[in-house]
Amino acid sequence: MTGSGKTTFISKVTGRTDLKIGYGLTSCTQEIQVVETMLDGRTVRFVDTPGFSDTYLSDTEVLEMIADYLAAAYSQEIRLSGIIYLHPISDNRVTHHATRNLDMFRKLTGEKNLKNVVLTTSMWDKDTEEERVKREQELKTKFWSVLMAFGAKYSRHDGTEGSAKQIASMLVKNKPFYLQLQEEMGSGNKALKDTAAGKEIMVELSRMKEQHQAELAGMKEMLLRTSAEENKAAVAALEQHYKKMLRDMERTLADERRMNEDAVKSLTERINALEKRGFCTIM
Ligand SMILES: Nc1nc2c(ncn2[C@@H]2O[C@H](COP(=O)(O)OP(=O)(O)O)[C@@H](O)[C@H]2O)c(=O)[nH]1
Ligand SMILES: [Mg+2]
Repeated sequence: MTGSGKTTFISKVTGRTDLKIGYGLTSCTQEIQVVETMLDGRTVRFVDTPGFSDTYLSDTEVLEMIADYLAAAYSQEIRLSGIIYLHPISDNRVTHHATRNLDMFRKLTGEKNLKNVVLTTSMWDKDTEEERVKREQELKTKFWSVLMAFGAKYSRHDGTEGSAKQIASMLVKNKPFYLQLQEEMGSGNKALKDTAAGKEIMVELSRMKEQHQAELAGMKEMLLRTSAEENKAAVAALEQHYKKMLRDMERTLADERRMNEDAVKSLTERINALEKRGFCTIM
């Protein structure tokens, strides 16, 4: 998730101080960033991605961006050694959004690859110890129980360089693998929208469309009623609200178009899209 401390983690583990780190609820990683370092005598590359539930990017845009990178990596036979999934322990509730993100994550990764995942909690310096330990227990026994049953490991990250390195070291000796999404798109020739992760997005988009439609219809009716009562201030406020709803609807429709257009995107177009967004490798 955005704001969980991904870029900060990579900055700690690589010693790079020039990475863009977000502040507050907004995020800074708008593109995919690969940062190379030496760890345990090996060259290790960290791939930093924008997270789901981003302030500026929709989940569709984030998934598409990740898919562009993964398809390009697949074409060059670049495999992953592991995934570090960060979750801020200071989050006092696991929202509907966070649960959906976990589903997306599982479908993107594939069950058989979950043994190469370290579920990591960050931000232990916030809140009281008692609260955090309670939440940690809840994550392990409830929200992460399926992932852990498939072999995902768990670790606390205390925010230090040593802790970040120790977590990364848990993965460096793994047998490199392709994510489920890469296998589906690469050898399976599936369009993004037909992959397990893509389908999850498509279902969500159609649910959102229905919700927008219902809300717009309700608002229109209210607007007509208020116009008849000649309450100018109320009409202006409602119109404002109606316009915002229309914009939300347009965004959902644009995301749907994006997924449909992605189905006919070539590898060259994916690589161009990555470069246009500022994909960078930092050595
Ligand atoms: N208190 C605290 N803040 C952190 C920690 N790690 C990251 N942050 C802050 O959380 C915000 C989001 O971090 P960032 O690395 O950009 O998250 P990303 O969106 O997952 O890449 C930034 O303001 C960081 O300075 C931590 O361990 N403790
Ligand atoms: Mg970031």
